[in-house]
Amino acid sequence: MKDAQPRAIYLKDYQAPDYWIDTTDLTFDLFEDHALVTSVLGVRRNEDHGEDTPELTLVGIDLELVSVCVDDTELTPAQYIQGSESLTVPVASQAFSLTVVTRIRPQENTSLEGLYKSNGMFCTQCEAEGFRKITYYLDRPDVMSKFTTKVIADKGRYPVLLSNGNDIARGEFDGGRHWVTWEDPFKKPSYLFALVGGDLEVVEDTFTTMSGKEVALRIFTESHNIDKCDHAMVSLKKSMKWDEEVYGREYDLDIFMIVAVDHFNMGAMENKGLNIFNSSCVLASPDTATDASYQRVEAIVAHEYFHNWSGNRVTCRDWFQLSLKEGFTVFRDAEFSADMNSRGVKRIEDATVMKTAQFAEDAGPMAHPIRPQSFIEISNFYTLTVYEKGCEVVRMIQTIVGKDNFRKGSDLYFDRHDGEAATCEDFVKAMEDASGVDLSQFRNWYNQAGTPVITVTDHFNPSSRQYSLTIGQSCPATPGQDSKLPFHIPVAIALLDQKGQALPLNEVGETEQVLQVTAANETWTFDGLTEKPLPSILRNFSAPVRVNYDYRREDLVFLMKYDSDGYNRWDAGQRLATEVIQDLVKGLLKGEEAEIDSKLIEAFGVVLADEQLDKAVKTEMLRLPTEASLAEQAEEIHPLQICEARSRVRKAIAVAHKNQIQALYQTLEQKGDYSPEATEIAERTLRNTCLGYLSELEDDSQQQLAVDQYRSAGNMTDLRAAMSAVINSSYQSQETIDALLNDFLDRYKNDSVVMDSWFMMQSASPSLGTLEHVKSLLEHASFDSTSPNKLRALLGGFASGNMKQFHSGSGEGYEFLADWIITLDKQNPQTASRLMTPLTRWKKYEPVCREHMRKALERIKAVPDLSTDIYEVVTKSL
Ligand code: B3K
Ligand code: ZN
Repeated sequence: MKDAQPRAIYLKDYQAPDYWIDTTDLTFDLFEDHALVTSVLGVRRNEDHGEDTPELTLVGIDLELVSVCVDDTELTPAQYIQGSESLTVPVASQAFSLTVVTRIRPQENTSLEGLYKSNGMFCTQCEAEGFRKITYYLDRPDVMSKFTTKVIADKGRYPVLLSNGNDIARGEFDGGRHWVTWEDPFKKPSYLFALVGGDLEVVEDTFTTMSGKEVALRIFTESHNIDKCDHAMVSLKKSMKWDEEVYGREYDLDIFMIVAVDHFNMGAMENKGLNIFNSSCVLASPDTATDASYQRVEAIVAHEYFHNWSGNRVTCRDWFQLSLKEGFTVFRDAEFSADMNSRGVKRIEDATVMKTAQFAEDAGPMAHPIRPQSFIEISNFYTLTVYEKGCEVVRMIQTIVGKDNFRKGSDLYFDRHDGEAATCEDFVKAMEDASGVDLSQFRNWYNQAGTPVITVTDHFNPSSRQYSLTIGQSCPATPGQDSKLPFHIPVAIALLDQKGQALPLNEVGETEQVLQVTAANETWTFDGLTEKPLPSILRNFSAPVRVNYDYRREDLVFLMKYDSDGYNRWDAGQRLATEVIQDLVKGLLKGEEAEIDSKLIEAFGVVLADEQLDKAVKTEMLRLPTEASLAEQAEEIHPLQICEARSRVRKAIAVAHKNQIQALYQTLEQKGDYSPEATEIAERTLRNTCLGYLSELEDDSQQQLAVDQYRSAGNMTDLRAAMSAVINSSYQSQETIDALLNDFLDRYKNDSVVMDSWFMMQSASPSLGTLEHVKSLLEHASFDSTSPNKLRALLGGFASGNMKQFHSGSGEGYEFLADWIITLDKQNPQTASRLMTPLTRWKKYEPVCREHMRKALERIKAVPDLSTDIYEVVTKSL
């Protein structure tokens, strides 16, 4: 019997296991309706726990037990206990071998966890707790073992058989079956195990490491995608080089493999030597992938590769430590992307995710510290908090200890814990030991949830020529944490004079200073000023906090023009636009026609005209805050008014600056072949941003522009931008929209990844993506409800990307989503759980939406036998 009610587990209850598993020898016999798994475990008593030999309980889910042997003796059923999710065997010695044979049914595994099939190929996903769906095991990350894996299958259907490590032997059986044995010399936890069997093609290359070792690099895909692997291969080689140069980390096996699969619950997985990727995160060609996809592929290939050290060589002791590997690895991939592309834009993009989505998570019912203290279902904790805020916490450590010390700290961490399962505390301690900097108070970031707020006030005294800045900090209550201790927050600041020049802040003339904010309230004084400066606060988003400072709108316009910090320059524009749109929302709620503040329109004109401004940064500055960002910053969310107000401001900008935008669009005309180089990406993005504004104009020639761009586009970036401009325009005819959608479908109906974008463009379109339209797309021949990518594109695009349609009507959108969550929970709980996010924010909405959302959640909660995934989210939300 399963537990009647899922229970939480707590970090404070952590205990090392009673037994270790030194060796794991697996044999997989793969057939069309089942797989037979033979597992031979070299088990050893954990000597720290004494010399007695308590019984050994292994965990396993959905397994058919065939036989159990201890050493060479087969046990009778009376000698072991098989629970619904466990196997308990008696133990009589300090070390023994345990052989367990189980039968599993990968073909029927729709959860995409454990061993399953995607488009006829066998593949695995074991993190966090999927290995227990393969065989009985101590499926916890502190149990590290040397794995040997023999895979046997029909040679015709599955010519390629892969697992972790190096292939050491292969052979053939009569009857068309063949086998390959893989040996991984590095100890690893079961969550890093992987197996693939399929009819795959391969792209090969090599990389010579810094010590001169040649590593074979192989990317496997289905044959029709084999021409889309070059970018991933280039990205992999860049990542390997970068990790050597920046972190001194060298690759350790003779072979590194990536396999692309269509059915995958997330982006990719860092299994030792055998990364498995969602096709959408590895395949790219100019004709099928946008610039954003090219950059995503580069970043995810890097992220998974970097895990080889931050995650695999040094792994996590328990799942509460997830941010140890994820926060650090996100930091590593963010710095890599910044080095490969535009550093300034990368920072703006990352800060946007934090401020829009992570701050919302931190303010919602699922809020948790980057190291959670408890959970019911670990799959629910692969969150923006653990990943992105975890990255910001690592970045703050680097800011506080300095770059050189940070590198010493990371060397010490890898050196001290190589081959071990470590904790967040081990990481902080290594940083402290290497730098000599006290991080005691900084540790609060690991324990406390919620987004701190810093409130800044200032005062200038002309007679003493002193300027003082007072910074107070607070942090709102979060579930289970009513009051918080002060955080250690590095706040980078500069002071601008009336010409916009940053003033020197010390004797050596530095114009930026990082204030170490540690108290609840503290004042800093700057001497020798002749005028009151304008502070530029939290430069480069130096900490994941909200800033309260009473900027006048003129100040924001001034910062937009003069701040030398790219992030703050952009942020000033976002603040100004947010205030202006908030004014309109208030007006709409009162039924008044509020005026759009001309300061914003003029400021956008200045940005457009600024020829010195880097094109990538300019594009970011021309983007209005997203609806999600406006919702996050609202006291109470009025979704339809937010959409309406933002759309009015967009139109007003287009009308006011039509000529300038048109001219800019023309000068950025695309020439030559596509390349994903940063400068070219910047030009395309700016040009397509202009196209978006021009499509707001009720003017036939402007409307024609997008159609023309669609017809002449030489790459997917321009094609998709044109398509979005057409389907999001209020002035295009239905005939034109249908013609383009059909043309796109004709060209790409056989490309599953591109078809995801076809669904998403429609479901996220405020004009086209009505509930009825989304429902009709569910019936489309290319829709596949077993594919998480398709579900995310259609249901996620609608519920998270289409504020106007999802929240309109009287709750039908919520009911529709709830129906799908209930259905999917039986099939794939992880994907179902991710789709819940928009409903979890119900308390922040205006009363009518709020009530409808609550009802949808209550209906989900009432369903019997919910998965732990949905149970946890729904009970915490209500
Ligand atoms: N470590 C994996 C995530 C696994 C998620 C399991 N539900 C990918 C990554 O972060 O690199
Ligand atoms: Zn990761």
